[in-house]
Amino acid sequence: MPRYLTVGAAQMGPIQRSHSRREVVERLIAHLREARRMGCELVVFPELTLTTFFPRWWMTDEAEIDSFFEREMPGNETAPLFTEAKRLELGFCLGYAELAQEDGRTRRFNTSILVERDGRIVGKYRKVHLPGHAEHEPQRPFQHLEKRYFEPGNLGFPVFRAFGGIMGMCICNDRRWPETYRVMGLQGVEMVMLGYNTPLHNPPAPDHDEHSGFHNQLSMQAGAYQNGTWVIGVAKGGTEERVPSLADSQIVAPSGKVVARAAGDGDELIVYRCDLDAGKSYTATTFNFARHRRPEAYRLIVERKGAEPPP
Ligand code: CDT
Repeated sequence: MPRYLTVGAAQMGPIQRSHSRREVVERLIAHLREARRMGCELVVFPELTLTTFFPRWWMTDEAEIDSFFEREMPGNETAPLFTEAKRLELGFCLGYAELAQEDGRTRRFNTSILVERDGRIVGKYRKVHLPGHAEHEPQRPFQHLEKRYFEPGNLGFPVFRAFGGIMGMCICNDRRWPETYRVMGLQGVEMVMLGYNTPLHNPPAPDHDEHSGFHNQLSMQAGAYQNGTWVIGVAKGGTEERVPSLADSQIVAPSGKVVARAAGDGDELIVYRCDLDAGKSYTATTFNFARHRRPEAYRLIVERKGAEPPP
């Protein structure tokens, strides 16, 4: 008996700064209702789903920065999302900016949670690979200050037994790093859920701009195939606060093949019935890690951070 899980990738169009949490949650609930009609069991929302992508602005006022963060989950404004998902018996994966009190201090993370169909939060991930910069770089047309507003995630890349499978999460820039998928692959991951906000212009490397869609797809397809896992990639796309961002949400099978793909750059749900056993044919043969991996030859991966060419 195949283990099927019907998943909806709930792409979001832009969220402007003037949009309230309440308006955003209404859009998320509309996605949930459509997902239910389409037979989904799990809906994946993008990175930092609840607000505009605020790291594009240099801010110094702590209260202004904190206004983009959630102190509790669910909180007052997100409670209706949890209530409706539970009523519809739908699980979801949600990215948001997390303000935590931990180790006696305030900490800020770029976070995703996995919520089961009964409303329980069964998994949490905090973004490890924070792109961009920490200081104001006024020569850029827009900032990318994730290194200023977030700490690197401190939870590693955990996987969770949920939805009848082994589920993992990562966030946006993480998808470009093979280590992300492999650490989850080594825990038997069967589905990786990830959301992204990817500006179509990368100020430090404008020569990459024409390849944004290709690099997105390349990374997710490679991660899926090399680890025999489903990858659910979900964008917040379109032009947000005058910054055009990549849409192209997609569901990638463990073969590496894209099996569903968004057509536009607005709110759009794409759905696929995923067989969670589909990766077995890869993880039992070509990517049977226990049989073929040679960790003794990979020591540099964990011992060295930056590339050091020979003298
Ligand atoms: N949100 C996020 O991680 N975006 C990055 C932009 C990279 S350019 C600084 C991404 O990898 O898509």
